This record gives sequence, structure tokens and C-alpha cells, in this order.
Amino acid sequence: MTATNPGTEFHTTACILCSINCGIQVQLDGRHLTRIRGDKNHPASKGYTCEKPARLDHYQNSRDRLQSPMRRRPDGSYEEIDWDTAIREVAERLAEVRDTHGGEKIFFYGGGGQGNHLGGIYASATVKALGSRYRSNALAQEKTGEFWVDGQLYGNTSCHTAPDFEHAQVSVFVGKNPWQSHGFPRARIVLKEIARDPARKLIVIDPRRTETADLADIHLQVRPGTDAFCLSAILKVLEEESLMDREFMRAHTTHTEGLEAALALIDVADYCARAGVEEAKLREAARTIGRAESVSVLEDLGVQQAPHSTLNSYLEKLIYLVTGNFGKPGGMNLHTAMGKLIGSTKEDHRSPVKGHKIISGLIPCNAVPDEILTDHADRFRAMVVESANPAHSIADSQRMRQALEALDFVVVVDVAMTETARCADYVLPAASQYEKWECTFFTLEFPHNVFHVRKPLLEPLPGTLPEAEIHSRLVRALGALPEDAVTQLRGAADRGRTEFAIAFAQLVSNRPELQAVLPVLLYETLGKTLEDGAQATAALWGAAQMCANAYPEAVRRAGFSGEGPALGDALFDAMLERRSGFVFSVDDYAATWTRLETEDGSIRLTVPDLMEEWAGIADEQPALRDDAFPFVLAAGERRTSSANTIYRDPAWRRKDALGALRMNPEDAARLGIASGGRVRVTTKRASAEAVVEVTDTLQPGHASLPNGLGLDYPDADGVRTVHGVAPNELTASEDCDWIAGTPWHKHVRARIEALGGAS
Ligand SMILES: Nc1nc2c(c(=O)[nH]1)N[C@H]1C(S)=C(S)[C@@H](COP(=O)(O)OP(=O)(O)OC[C@H]3O[C@@H](n4cnc5c(=O)[nH]c(N)nc54)[C@H](O)[C@@H]3O)O[C@H]1N2
Ligand SMILES: Nc1nc2c(c(=O)[nH]1)N[C@H]1C(S)=C(S)[C@@H](COP(=O)(O)OP(=O)(O)OC[C@H]3O[C@@H](n4cnc5c(=O)[nH]c(N)nc54)[C@H](O)[C@@H]3O)O[C@H]1N2
Ligand code: SF4
Ligand SMILES: [Mo]
Repeated sequence: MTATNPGTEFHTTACILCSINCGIQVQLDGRHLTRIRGDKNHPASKGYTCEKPARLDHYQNSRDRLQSPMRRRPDGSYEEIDWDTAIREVAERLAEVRDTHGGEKIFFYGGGGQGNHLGGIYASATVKALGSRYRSNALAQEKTGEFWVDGQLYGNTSCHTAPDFEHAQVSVFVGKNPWQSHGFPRARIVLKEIARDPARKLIVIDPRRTETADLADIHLQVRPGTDAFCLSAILKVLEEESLMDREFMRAHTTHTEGLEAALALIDVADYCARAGVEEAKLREAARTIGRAESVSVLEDLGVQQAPHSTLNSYLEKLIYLVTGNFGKPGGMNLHTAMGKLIGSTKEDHRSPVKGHKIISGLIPCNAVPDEILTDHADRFRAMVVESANPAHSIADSQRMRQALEALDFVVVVDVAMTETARCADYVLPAASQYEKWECTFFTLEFPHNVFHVRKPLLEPLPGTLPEAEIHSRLVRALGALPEDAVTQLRGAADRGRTEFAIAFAQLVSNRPELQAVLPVLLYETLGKTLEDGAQATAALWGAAQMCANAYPEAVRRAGFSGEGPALGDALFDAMLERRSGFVFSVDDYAATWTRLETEDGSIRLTVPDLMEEWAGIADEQPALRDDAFPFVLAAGERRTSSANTIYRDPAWRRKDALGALRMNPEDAARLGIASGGRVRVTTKRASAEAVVEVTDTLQPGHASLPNGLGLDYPDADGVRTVHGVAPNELTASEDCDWIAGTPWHKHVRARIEALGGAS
């Protein structure tokens, strides 16, 4: 598997730094990723990349890479142990928690990052075999509010909409800076095309004059945290100026009375003033939306991690719904999916201790410490963390570390010795994403949806294992894999895929208890028959079957044929063969209407639980200045120099090495500070020191720190230094949305004091 012609041959894989997973081609020199270019054959990215993947060798060959399972000693230091010991002891410790307190006290966090979701399928076998019921991941600190609103409007939290910026006449970004953060394929090319075309319009709602805002026709530069006023005012203008699509509303929506009542309370001039936007400009934005042939809208962290976040998601969706931009070209559509990234919920589920709402199967990230740091009998007792760094990424790092320390048992599966790993009893080293078969389930596109299974470029680093193997061993050590079932299915797999499908279906229906460990069962049976060492892709056979079963027409339109399991097999074959990824479903726009899950197939425009909050903003005066904490700090901005915590080595950053605190020139002048100077940032939770970058892209009173900084990393002599500010040292668990529990990371009250050193 190692390069045969070091330096010349290009190997096909994908970038793992954001959800777009652009196809890339990589040259190797030994175990180094030396040259990286976009893969023109990738059906979504088509050769596009941004600047970040050029440095992927910093991920692959980081000094923090783990090379052996680690066990914590009583004094807090770690010792290397062999895999057999690690698997045996981790299984024993987890079984002990299950036997003493019940399997549901074992909490699972993570299961995949920006580039790797295959391991998470296998992890679910381990935790389900233990009887674990609760889980979470980063989606529960960004997207769950939006999912919940989707559930209210469309009937299921898994009814997820895709924007269609390639065809939209008007593109709207709310709290989203796609120039830096992407969020849809070939973002910069698409943005530039829109900006160049006089017939198409770009509207940005963002307190900062972002790179995307610079390209916009209309930039509504709201005050931080005032989107609810801005979005409400847009809706009111649409109503006042008869720009709503009443015909669409009559044909496709119900429950409009609550909406009409809420709109009656809105005074456009007043709400514009509170949001800090010019009324004329906002009216122009509303008219541009209302008169357009088609409108696509994308909201992201600027509203999802700010006050009124769930309400904002609702208002954002109302804007495209009342203008009829749903289920049509250039509008918003319900897409297909490979795998189950977004869990479906129709009922009200609650967390065991504090009763926080569980949305799409996920406990709010901000609630995780609450569910541990208590005497409550139902508290979590153990945690399995995989491919996530919650001690760094969840609000209130101090409390999150305390919570990890309070647990009876923590095991972390990661490629690196992370902040979270350093709170664990055992750390299991995973092979990197270029050392194993991988894929993601970020299949969020419409009308063409793409899936990409990546083949490893390198053998696993000695001492590491792919997650599939780790979980197969754990499930076996837990005694949860019946060997008779393995023998029976392996025999069927040897006789061919059709025989396997029949035997598998029979076995699972006869023995429902096998449901928990299906991925590992596939890995140990079908997986053994796959060529090229593709054993870990076995679980994807299940995903392929489910996808073919759920969307047979869309899959056929993508060029696949066969009936029943044969259609799924055709998809699975494509996964194994199409090195650059492939289109697995093609929709026509009308398909959206067949995917609504409300009882009557129409959209419910009133969300009862949000109407009081919406009406209540009329009495809210957004106060920008607070004497003790006069700044609003956006803690976690996406920049050219940020990539979550995937890159640990600070040397990957060409610019902005320390992740500067950005602030407006007026504020800087008042503090007597210039770019390069140092400041102390203080929130109600903690203080941190940062280097300043003075920029007029931020408005006075607004400051921002980048996402993913504040990691410590060893130098060549092994001395660890922290680079930049870890944003969640400054945030607090309680600052979150009342419905979804999503954090207000973009809206942290802060005080900033100069420490000198201005250059
Ligand atoms: N370069 C880079 N790209 C990434 C990532 C990365 O770490 N680095 N991470 C990936 C991940 S995990 C995600 S979730 C996405 C996130 O992608 P984005 O949501 O686009 O990222 P952010 O920069 O966090 O926030 C977006 C915008 O919100 C604005 N904002 C702040 N406060 C407010 C407010 O009150 N109202 C409004 N309307 N806007 C506000 C900020 O000015 C910022 O421009 O990015 C992905 N892409
Ligand atoms: N203050 C603040 N906090 C935030 C945000 C913010 O804007 N502000 N953004 C939030 C958002 S949107 C997100 S998505 C989260 C992201 O935070 P997390 O979900 O915690 O994920 P990442 O930082 O992406 O870290 C991924 C982890 O996976 C590990 N890893 C990489 N490859 C592999 C592999 O192949 N196998 C295994 N097992 N592990 C691997 C990496 O070493 C790393 O530890 O942060 C959230 N936290
Ligand atoms: S857009 Fe995302 S996936 Fe594509 S190259 Fe940039 S960071 Fe990687
Ligand atoms: Mo994210």
C-alpha cells in the first residue's frame, strides 16, 4: 500500500478538514504527504480545494500522534500497554460500570469528526452492546436547534433542507461566512460567480464585514445577537408589501394563524433600530428576496450559537417558506442521505438528570456536565469518547474537565494525545484517516448527492488500529458477538452477496438481539470477503441497502439498477470501486414534497413553543454595552488559519500563528493598543491573554477569537506550549438556548484590557 514510486504517483482521497470533504490527490514520500492537489474527478468538488489541505502532513505526522494504548497511573501520568491488555481492561471496566449502575449510565460522545464517520458506526456496536442509550456530539452545539425547527415545520427532525446556490437567483447567508467556512461545494467559486452576475444577488446578515460580506450586494451588518429583530423585520416587510407567496402558502402550508398574529406585533422601523440596520437597506433586502425567482438561505453558527438561536432558525426558515422558495430549482429542498447523520425524532425525549431536550438523539453539549456533576442516581458514570475533543470544544472547559474527572471511567479513542485524552483512564490510538478506509455521511446535497469511500494511502502507524478493528475486539471481549452467528454468516458470505443478503435478513429477524452489534457482525463476516483489505467498509453494505430501500427512484436516476437488495449491492460496489466518489442519488425538485413527514403532507408554519419567545422580543432592548463586560466576544470564528482541533501542530498556520483577538480601531484606540499588542480578555468565567489584530471589519464593541486555538503542542524537545486562546475556557455552560441548549459561543460578554507590547 505504501507508494511504489515515491514522489510521482498521485493517490486519491479527500480532505478531512471540513464537512465538504473535497476530493484530493496526494503524493507521498515515505510516510509524508508531500504534494496535494484537487481531484478533478470528484463529482462535487471537481478539482476545487481551499488553501488548508496543502498542509495535511501536519495532521498525518503530528508529534502528538499516539502510538500505543495508554493507561493512566494513579499519579495521573500514562504508561504504554499492549493492545490485548488494553482491550481486556477497557471491556472489564465498562462491564463493571454496566453491572453496577446499568448500561444506560455509559455515555457516548463523538463518533466522527469532519472527515471520519466510518468508525462511529462500529463504536455504536460497542456502546449498544453495553446497553448504553445516551449519546451526543458537536451537532448538539450547533445544529440541533435547526433540526428541532425542521421537525416542527416538516414533521421530522431528519427532514433536512439543502440550499441550491448554484441556481438561486438570490443567495442569503445568515451568520455564515462561506468564504472561510465553506458549507457547500466549491464555495469560493460559487460566491464569485454570484458576485459577478448582475442578475443574481447576494445578501449577508453578519455583524462583521466578512470576506463573504465584501462580495455581497446587501450586507445587513446587525449588532451582535440581534438577528431575531432583523429577521422579524424582513418578514414584516414581506407581509406589508404583499411580497408573500399567498398561493404557495394556501397550497402547501397550514397553521398560519399564529404566524399572522406574531407578524402583527412587529414594527419595522423599531426592530431595524434595535438590530442596528438601516431600514431602507433592510427593506431593499426584503424586496430582493420577495421578488426573486428563487431564493436559497443558509444559516450557521452566527445565529445557531447566539441568543434566540432556535427562534432565529425558525425565522430564517419562514423567510424562504412564506416566499414559496421550497421544493423548486434554486430554492430549498429536502435531500436524500447515505447513512444517518441526522437522527429522526418525532417525540419529546429528555436527558436523565436535568430533563434537557434530546434532539435527533443528542443530549445538548452544554448539558453534559450537568448530567455528570451531581449526586442524582441517574447520572452518567462512564464515558466513551471517540474522534472528538470535548474537554476543548464544549463550553466551560473547566467544568467539562471536572466532569470527566468525576466519572468512574473514561476511554478515549483518538489519533492524538488531546486535552480530552489527558482526562481519560485509557487512551486507544486510532489509525489516521489516511491509514484506513474512511468516509463521511455529510451527504447533504440536492439534486445530485455524492458519497465517497476513501482507500488508505498508508499502512496504520505501528501501534495503532482502525476503529472498526478496535470495536470488533471490544465487542468480542464483552462477549457480545455470538460465534455461531459469525460462522453461519461467514459461510453465506463466501457463497456470494445474494446468499449473504438472505442469510443476514433471516438471522436478524430471528435474533433481534443481534441488532446492537450488526456493524461488527458485518465486519467479521462480509468484511472478510472484501478485496483490497476493505474489511472495514462492510458496515457500509448496510448503509447502501438502507439508502437503496429509502430512495430507490433517486438511486436509479443516478444510474444504478436492480430490484431489492440488488440495488443496494450496486451502490455498495460503487463505494468500493469509485475511488473519487460518485453520485448516488439524483432528484427532481418535486421529490421534496414526497419527503415531508407531516401527517397531511403540508408545512406547519406556526411553531407553538416559540410564539411566546417571538412575541417577547418586543420587550427586549438589546444592550450592547454592559459596564462590567462592555464587549461582545465571538469565541470561535472560522478563519484561513483554523480547522477545529484537527491540526494540533501550530506550524500549519502560515498566518495568524497565535490566533489574534480581532477588534475595531475605535476600541483599540481607546485601549491604547495596536495590532500585535497584548490584551487580557475577561469573562464571568475566566481570563486569558491574547494578541490583538485591529480591523475595521468588526464594529465597535465586538471582538472575535478564532476557533480551535489554545492547544498545547510539544516542541522538538518535548516541551509543551499552549498556542493561542482556548475559547471555551471563557464560556459558561448555562449560556445557552432554552429549547435546544445550543451555546452562545458567538455572544460572550467580555472585558478587554491592554497589557502593552503594542507594535
Ligand atoms: N477555516 C475553517 N473552516 C471551517 C471550520 C474551521 O474550523 N475552520 N469549521 C467547520 C465547522 S465545524 C463549522 S460548524 C462551520 C461553521 O461555519 P460558520 O458558521 O460560517 O463559522 P463562524 O466563523 O464560526 O461564524 C459565522 C459568522 O457568524 C458571525 N456572527 C457572530 N455573531 C453573530 C450574530 O450575532 N449574528 C449573525 N448574524 N452573525 C454572527 C461571525 O461574524 C462569522 O462571520 O465551519 C466549518 N469550516
Ligand atoms: N467556543 C466555541 N466552541 C466550539 C465552536 C465554536 O465556534 N466556538 N464550534 C463548535 C463546533 S461547530 C464543532 S463542530 C466542535 C468541534 O469539536 P469536536 O467535535 O470536539 O471535534 P474536533 O475539534 O473536530 O476534533 C476532532 C478530534 O478527532 C481526532 N481525530 C482526527 N482523526 C481521527 C481519526 O481518524 N480517528 C479518531 N478516533 N480520532 C480522530 C482529532 O485528533 C481531534 O481530537 O467544536 C465546537 N466548539
Ligand atoms: S473546503 Fe473544506 S474540505 Fe475542501 S479543501 Fe477546504 S477545508 Fe478541505
Ligand atoms: Mo461544526
